[in-house]
Amino acid sequence: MVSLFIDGKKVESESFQTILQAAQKAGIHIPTLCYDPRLAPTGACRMCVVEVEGARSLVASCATPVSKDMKVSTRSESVMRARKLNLELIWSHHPNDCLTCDKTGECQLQKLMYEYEVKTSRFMNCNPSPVPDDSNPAIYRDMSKCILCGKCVRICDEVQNQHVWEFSSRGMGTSVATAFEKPLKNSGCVFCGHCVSVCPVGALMDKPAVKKGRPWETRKVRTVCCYCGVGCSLVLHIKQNEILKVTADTHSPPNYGSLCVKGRYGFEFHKSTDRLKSPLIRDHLNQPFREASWEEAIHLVARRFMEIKLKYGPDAFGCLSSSRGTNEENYLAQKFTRAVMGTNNMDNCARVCHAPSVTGLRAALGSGAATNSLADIEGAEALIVSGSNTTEAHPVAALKIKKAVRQNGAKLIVIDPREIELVQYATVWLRLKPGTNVALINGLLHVILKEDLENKEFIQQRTENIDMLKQVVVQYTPERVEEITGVPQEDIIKAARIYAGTRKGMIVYGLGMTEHKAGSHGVMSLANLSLITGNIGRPNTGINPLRGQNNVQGSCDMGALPDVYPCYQKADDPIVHKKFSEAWGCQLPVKPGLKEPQMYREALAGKVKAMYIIGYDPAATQANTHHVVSAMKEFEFLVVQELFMTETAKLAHVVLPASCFFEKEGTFTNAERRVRRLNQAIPPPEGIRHDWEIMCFIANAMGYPMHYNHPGEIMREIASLTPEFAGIDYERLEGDGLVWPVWDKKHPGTPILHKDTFTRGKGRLNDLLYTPSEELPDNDYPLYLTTGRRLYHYNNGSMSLRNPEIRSISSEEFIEIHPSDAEPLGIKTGDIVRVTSRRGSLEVQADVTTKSRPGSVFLSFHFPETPTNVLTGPGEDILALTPEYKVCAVKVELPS
Ligand SMILES: Nc1nc2c(c(=O)[nH]1)N[C@H]1C(S)=C(S)[C@@H](COP(=O)(O)OP(=O)(O)OC[C@H]3O[C@@H](n4cnc5c(=O)[nH]c(N)nc54)[C@H](O)[C@@H]3O)O[C@H]1N2
Ligand SMILES: Nc1nc2c(c(=O)[nH]1)N[C@H]1C(S)=C(S)[C@@H](COP(=O)(O)OP(=O)(O)OC[C@H]3O[C@@H](n4cnc5c(=O)[nH]c(N)nc54)[C@H](O)[C@@H]3O)O[C@H]1N2
Ligand code: FES
Ligand SMILES: [Mo]
Repeated sequence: MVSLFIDGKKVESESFQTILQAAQKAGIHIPTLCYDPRLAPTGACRMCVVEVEGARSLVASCATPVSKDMKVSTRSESVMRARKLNLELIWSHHPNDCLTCDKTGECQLQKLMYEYEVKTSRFMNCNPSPVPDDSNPAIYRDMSKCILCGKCVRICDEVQNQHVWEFSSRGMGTSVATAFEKPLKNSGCVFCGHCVSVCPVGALMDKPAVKKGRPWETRKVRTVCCYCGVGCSLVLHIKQNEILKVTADTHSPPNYGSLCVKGRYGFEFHKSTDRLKSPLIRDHLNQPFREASWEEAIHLVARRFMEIKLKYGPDAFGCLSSSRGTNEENYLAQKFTRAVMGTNNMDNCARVCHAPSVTGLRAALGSGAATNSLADIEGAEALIVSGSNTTEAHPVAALKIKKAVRQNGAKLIVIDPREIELVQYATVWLRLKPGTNVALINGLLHVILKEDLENKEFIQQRTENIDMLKQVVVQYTPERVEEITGVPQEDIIKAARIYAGTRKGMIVYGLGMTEHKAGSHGVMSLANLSLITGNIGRPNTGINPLRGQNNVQGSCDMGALPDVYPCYQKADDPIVHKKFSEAWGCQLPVKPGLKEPQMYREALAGKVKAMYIIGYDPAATQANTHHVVSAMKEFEFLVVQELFMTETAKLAHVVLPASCFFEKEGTFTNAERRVRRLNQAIPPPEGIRHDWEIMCFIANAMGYPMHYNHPGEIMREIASLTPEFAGIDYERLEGDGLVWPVWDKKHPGTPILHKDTFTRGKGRLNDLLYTPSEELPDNDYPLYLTTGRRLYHYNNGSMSLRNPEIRSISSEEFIEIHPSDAEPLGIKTGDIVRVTSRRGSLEVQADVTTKSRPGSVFLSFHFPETPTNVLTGPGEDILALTPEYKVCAVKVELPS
């Protein structure tokens, strides 16, 4: 620490800080235009100049380090004169159209002109007045207003790492442009909007908001993003119940001001004209729907559910609740299923996603959740990213990985068959054959043990079963693993040494681990890696599934699973059973419930007769569509609660229209277990009800009282029955929320799990053999098909495809195929090809690219026109029954 004097006040500061930072800490305001705490200072705008005693000239405080006993004046006469002159110079380049500029009221330049009473410029107006560019759907550019502060260039380089903007030309003609003035869409831009968010003037703006309203006309509502499991905090700007734009607070975790294209520009779906508007009912699938009142629809649902329960027994019913809905809604869904319908046939879309994480991590550690916070990524020294296309699926988490590598020097090991963007940042890329994770990780374990790199003390004190593990992994020599996985031996050895060679080794993983026959085993193998190196239970370590949907963590935590009550309290534990029976005032089922795929099998066997599906579209997103749809057609009664008429809703007898996340209150839990409050921003459209209200209506109509005035009351009930949530209530969740477990009202939350002991006591090292995928390529179907995500669209596309901005950037699907596979088939980029598996066939455009591993092709599943899941199946995780979306066999050909 050093002390210095700013405007006569003694200030303490870290020695590496700048004068500006020291002043800010002491509450002394210095104006800035080009400074941003996330970026390296450039000293370009010179608004922050200050006088330092003994210095020859004024200095830019944002770029000048403090020194001991320094004496600084921030508002001396010469400082004020210099700032005024500076403003006049900037103004000479700027159009004086403040009255009609959209940035009025938010413009930093305008604020400073006002503060410094600069009304005009003595200098010639030399603004070249380029024409505004509104050629792209998201970002409006008016370079006549640019003051060349360079923040857009720097944030794109330093935070987003996309390098889209650069300074072009020299002298008076200098401007910020894309390389060769390419349109943004072709410039590598990912439409994250970082550049817009830092522009201090009206040069870059969110296009949807332009000419729609001024800042003082808008309300600002904080909420949580509804797309991926990062759970970014959002600020919605609303004028007369219309959302104009979305920004993010730079102080709020986990995103600290960053957003991705969906968070920033994917908000218009809610006002889509084809939003469901009233309940729809029909007796038979071959009839058209007719609109019904809520009374009629609820009455019908209650009557039919009751009839089916009485006629066939409680287990003829199943419920799938929504990982897009709130914790409170998921809690009610499982309460309804257990207390009202009397069955444990309860599941959620984690079944097709990270159910193997819950199973695998519970078996290894005792708790099925991420062990560390997303913020920990930045400080890791070695990162394993396996089966996670992070830059596309969790873009804001990917920024932390990029920062760890580029700014903090971390070593990155990417395990993925595709050449995903993160490969550019990797020290080692293990390009394995799809479906061979367990063999590869056994290979890493083999090297670590053989080279004596394991953490013996940790193994001895905190784990069990090391001897069995050793017996298994001794067989997985690098030579043999190379044969199975296709990964060169030397890379396996290199990766093992990197990860075992640090005390700050962190594992981040995705569906490339879980959506396999050996999905749960893959997760357990990763846990083996962190356990034998002791890289767990501390900051910057651990094993972290990047959970998928905004609240898939929460729907599992709330007990929307067939074998557990909230926070994984075992449904077959007599004490748990008694607690919930007493609290809910009813007899509860004892028998474990069916998992989602079992529900379809039982439907085909004539045993499951009715389902209640909330915010989930298995007819589009479950594997092997034909199988799932034929099961659904067997239901005597199917109720779907949705925003839109999805493929699943089309198979329903009753469709109930629900509000979306902008329109309701509740909480979401993100991938780092952070429970956050949504805040209702706009009212639901007329005739639409909240999911939680609808469930209460049905329960009440069936004679089981469910009365809550507000989701906060549901949370109170959850907290009273769930030890990990005991300290959570809505008041405490204000702001940045809490990370569970929160054991009591004073407990601060638990960002790091398993510090001194594992939830299950000792960490279990699971000895696992590699098992090949269910369906491997052969002569008839010679290629691996692996499926996953693209940046611009989201799962079934029901929301992302209804945003005109996003749709105009990405409007159709294409299949990625390696040149060595495409050439012999005569396939070129842009050709329409036919893709066929043993279960179905579709046509799609080809993209011939080395991004695909030779022998493997890749498709997303976002576009209804390309129904990828007619191809997928039939494998599933041995333990969790999650479909093997990442491996099946197909052939690709030019249609004759
Ligand atoms: N833009 C966008 N973001 C999303 C979503 C979306 O639809 N769109 N969905 C959300 C949801 S629900 C989820 S679950 C997450 C999913 O996010 P991710 O887990 O990142 O999703 P995927 O793209 O399905 O698969 C990730 C990677 O696994 C790789 N992979 C395939 N086979 C193997 C294998 O055998 N081994 C290894 N190691 N890797 C393999 C694929 O090549 C792919 O790059 O994303 C969430 N975020
Ligand atoms: N081929 C292939 N298929 C896959 C995958 C893959 O990698 N490859 N990944 C799988 C994975 S990981 C997942 S998670 C699934 C996701 O598949 P789904 O869960 O089916 O898809 P989502 O788009 O997340 O959302 C489901 C529905 O929720 C609705 N919804 C959104 N908010 C609300 C709300 O507040 N209330 C109500 N009632 N409804 C709401 C949306 O309109 C949408 O139709 O797809 C799986 N399918
Ligand atoms: S803020 Fe320091 S020079 Fe711009
Ligand atoms: Mo997912």
